[in-house]
Order: sequence, then C-alpha cells, then structure tokens
Amino acid sequence: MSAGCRSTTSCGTTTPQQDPEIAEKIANHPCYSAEAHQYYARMHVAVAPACNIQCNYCNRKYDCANESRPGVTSDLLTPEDAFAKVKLVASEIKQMSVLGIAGPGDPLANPKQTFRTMELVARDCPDIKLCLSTNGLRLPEFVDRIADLNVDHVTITINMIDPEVGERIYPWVAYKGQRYTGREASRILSEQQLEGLAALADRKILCKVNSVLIPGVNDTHLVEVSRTVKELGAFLHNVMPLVSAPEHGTHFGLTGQRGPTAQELKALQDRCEQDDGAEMNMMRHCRQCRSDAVGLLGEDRGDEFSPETYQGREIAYDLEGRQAAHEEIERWRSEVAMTRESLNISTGMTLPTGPAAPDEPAIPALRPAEVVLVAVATKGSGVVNQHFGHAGEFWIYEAAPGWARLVQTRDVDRYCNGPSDCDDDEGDGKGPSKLDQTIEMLADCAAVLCSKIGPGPREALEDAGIEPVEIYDLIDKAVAEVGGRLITDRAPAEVGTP
Ligand code: CLF
Ligand code: SF4
Repeated sequence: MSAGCRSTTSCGTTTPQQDPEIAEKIANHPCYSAEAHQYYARMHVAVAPACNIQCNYCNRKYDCANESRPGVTSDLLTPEDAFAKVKLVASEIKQMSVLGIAGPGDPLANPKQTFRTMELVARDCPDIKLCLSTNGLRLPEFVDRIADLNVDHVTITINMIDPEVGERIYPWVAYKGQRYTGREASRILSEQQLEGLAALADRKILCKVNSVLIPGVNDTHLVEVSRTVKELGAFLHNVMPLVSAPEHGTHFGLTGQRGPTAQELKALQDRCEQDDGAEMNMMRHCRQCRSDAVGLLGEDRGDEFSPETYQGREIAYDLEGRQAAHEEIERWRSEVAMTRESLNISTGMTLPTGPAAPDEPAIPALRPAEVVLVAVATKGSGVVNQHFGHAGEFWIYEAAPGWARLVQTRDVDRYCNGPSDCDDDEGDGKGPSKLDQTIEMLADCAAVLCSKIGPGPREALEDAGIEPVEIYDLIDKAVAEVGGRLITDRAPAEVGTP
C-alpha cells in the first residue's frame, strides 16, 4: 500500500474544490455538497443482500448500518427490476441526480448484482451519477472495475485504523474463504480499506469516508482516522452517530453501548475539521438513509414507487425533461448565489454552483470568533419555507454577521397535523410532549427560523430562551441577518462559541 501525500491543500497549491474536474463531480451530488443537497436528490436500490464482515452495530435482518439507521428493512430487487425503478424514479423526480448502491448488505460482497445494475444504468441513463458505498474489504480487487464503469463516487466506512480499536467494533471478517477474528480481523479490514482508498484516489475517483462515532470506543481515535484518510486522498469525511437501542438486536444495542449526543457529534466533527492538524472537509448533512431511499436527503418518497409501478413494465427514460429541470435548478441556484455574494455572506465552504463556474471561491472562509446556532425549518430550495410544527428535522446553522454555515441536521418528531395541533401539544401525560422534545433538541440554539408558528409553540420556545422568527426568505440571508442581530444585541460577555 502506498501512503504518499495526495492532498494538494497541505502542499499549499489548490484545494480539491478548485479542481474543475472535482467541482463538476460534486456540483449536483447531494451528499458531497451541502449546497447541492438543497436541490438534488438521490436514490438507492437494494440489490446487495450479503455481507462479508460483522459490525457490532449491525443486525443482519436490516440494512447495512454503515449508511443506514439500524432498524429499517429494504425489499431486495434484482438488477433488472432496479434498472426499471431507476428509470421510473428519474423520470418522475427529475432532480434525482445520483444512483447509490449501499446495501442492504455490502455492495462489493455482491459484485454481480451491484455491477450488473450499474452497467444497465450507465448504458441508458447517461446523466445519472453512479455512487457506491462499501465496507472496503474487497475494494482493492474491484478498483479497476469501478473505474471502468465510470463510478465517480465511492464511500468507504472506516471506523478505525488501529486494530486494537477495531476488535471492539468487528467480531469477525470473512476474507478469501477464511474467517478471521480478534485483532487479525481488523488488521486485514483496515489494510484493505486504506489500500482501496489510495487506489481510488490515484484514479481520481472521489472518495468519502464514513465513520460511525461510538463513544468510548473510537471517538478520540477518529481524529487520527480523519488525518490518515485525508493524506490518502479522501475528499470528505462523514462522521455519523451510532444509533443504538436494545430493540435493534445488535451487539452494541444489547450491551447498552450508547450513541453520541448531537453536541458530542458536532464537537468531534469540529475537531476533525479544525484541530489536531486533521483539517478535513466534513460532511454535516448526512441523514443515514435506508438502502432503498428515494428523494431529497431527509425525505423518503420510496412508497410512491412500489414494485407494481415498474416491475415488468417498459419504462421510457425522459432525458430531455430531466435536462430542462436541471437547467431550471441551476438558474435558481445562480440567483441564490448572486444574492449571497451581493450581501457578502459566507457559507464557510462556498462550493461552485455548477461545472460552468469552477473557479468560484472555494476555500473555507474563516469562522468568525463569535457565532450563535440558529435552527431552520425548510423543505429545500435554499429557502426558509416550512411551518415549525411540520418540520421532521431542523437544519442547524452557525450564524454571525455575514456568516451562515450548515453544521448539522437534527431529527424531531413532527407534532402538528393541522391547525388544531398548532396550539395544543400537551402530550399523553406519560412523558415529555413532542413539542418539549423538539425544544430540548434545539436547546443550544439562539433562534428558530420557520415560515409559520402558532402562539403555543412560540411561547414555549420563548420560555426556553429560543427566539422564534417567522420568515419566508433565502436561508443564508435570513440566518446571517438573525445571527448578526443576536450577536450585535447581546452583551459581549454573553456571546460564546457553541
Ligand atoms: Fe447514497 Fe451514500 Fe452515495 Fe449518498 S447516501 S451511496 S454517498 S448517494 Fe448520503 Fe445517505 Fe448519508 Fe450516505 S445522506 S447515508 S452519505
Ligand atoms: Fe452490517 Fe454493513 Fe457492517 Fe455488513 S458492513 S455487518 S451489512 S453494517
């Protein structure tokens, strides 16, 4: 394995985002660009059932937890059915730009199904990006095949680079017909992962590394992981929270291993990004999708595409309609970018808005010394456009004058099903109401921006010291304005860095 420096940033020349080839690859990939995820959707097809390792956070009844929340199950498809479904979804949800294969097992433990699906899609759907997510055990073996198929994006789940840490995460791996346990298992897995990553980076295939943050097991170690994968050429690091509960039936769930809090997750992501010399691009908007997810990140429109809608049907591919829809999205994105520029607002990592503008500012702007956290209710398109009670998730921004940076998304239980709920969320008397839980989830935020909010939740937020702001505007503009006002209005001693 070669471990030479492939990172141009550390050599002081160009950032990866300034490379036009990379800019083109991330421009409409919702996972690789936080900005793109407001406009473009992904879909997964569940064609890969088997797995060749065991993770302590996985229960084989469910999807691969390296990209999914434990406890969800996807129906398995043949490559031919998957192909039909892709054509149907792509024609109906025209902003769908990426097809990912991420389970329900490991795609590279099922190479025939995975590559057959990709071949069919590459042949007939030229505008869809192909994306793969793997545990990496068989990656070196398939790097050439991946490159030949023009798979632009590969995610490898790397939870450790030290087998001593690894043996607490992986009880066994099955490699070349043999089953390994203990440190030996993690040593083999880690070597394969890092060798595969370096080989992909050599071929200019964009690599994201996913890591599951397991408090007390690999939390502090992940900074070292971040530094190592960056040196080997990874473009992005996605540190995801362990989701662990006894009902998932996983080893960690059954032994009481907890997941991190939202604050612990953010602190670790900040460390990987800023401290300890890691300085990695961090993904902050992952939704831990299921292996048959369809739609924008954070929404799941899978139910609209049941097998009867595509199985055995001849489905035409609406390439022209898709191109027109993408042009319209790019027009709107340019308008948003121009507004941001005219107001001098930085999003921390201003990625190019499309292949035509690869030399736009791409260097992470300096984070102001004083920021506040602001929560946003949105349905996408770069606009604050959702009612407070309709939000199933809030986007958490760092805010300051001229600064609006997405740093996290947090799930909540949407509590409002109509006007009568707007004012009335008393709960069932058995525990905190959904509104209470939402407010607890946003406890470290100074304000919440939403298009509408009822008097009841408004009062409850105010009581909790969170300012509700009713607004319908561009997110970046509204966040920077509200954050700027809050910081300016506060006495200096009250303002801290969350
Ligand atoms: Fe799918 Fe993964 Fe490709 Fe995205 S998901 S295979 S890179 S197209 Fe994205 Fe979903 Fe997070 Fe994955 S939000 S779980 S990072
Ligand atoms: Fe489960 Fe995915 Fe780990 Fe395999 S790689 S054991 S499917 S989480």
